[in-house]
Amino acid sequence: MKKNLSEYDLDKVKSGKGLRIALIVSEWNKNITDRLYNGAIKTLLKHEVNVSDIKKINVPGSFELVYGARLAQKQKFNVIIVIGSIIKGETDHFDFISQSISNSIAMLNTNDFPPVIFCVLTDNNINQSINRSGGEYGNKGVEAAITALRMAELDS
Ligand code: DLZ
Repeated sequence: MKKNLSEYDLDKVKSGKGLRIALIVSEWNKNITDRLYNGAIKTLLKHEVNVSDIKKINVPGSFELVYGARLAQKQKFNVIIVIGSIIKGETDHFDFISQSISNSIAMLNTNDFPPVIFCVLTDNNINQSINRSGGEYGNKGVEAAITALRMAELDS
């Protein structure tokens, strides 16, 4: 049986009222990143984050998420979510981009504030991406939003 990884205990997540959150969203594979973004936004609003406290910053591809997150770290946000979708092609590009982004985002979390939450799908094919962005395996955008709320709570 396929497990929906986005199920969580509503009562255990505190209100996000007053939190300022940036979402950096890659336009590459936009059909997938839109689904992730929508999952994240719905979850943040459900947990009382004010719509005026949420900022969306678009970047061309997942590789540019790192720079977008770095810029957002210099502004007044409590937490940042990066959203991307990398789908394996026939070249090594997939591995270079995926590795480089995850390492760089880890560095941003090591070296600076606020926390950057990683919502980048790395899939073998489009079906996997659909299943993880509101399909059979849930929506990674929802998980990222919950993680963001929990990480912001650590700092309060
Ligand atoms: C070039 C490229 C390729 C081949 N595949 C993807 C992908 O699957 N997902 C993604 O987010 N971006 C891809 N890109 C674009 C790079 O992330 C980046 O935008 C360009 O290399 C320019 O720096």
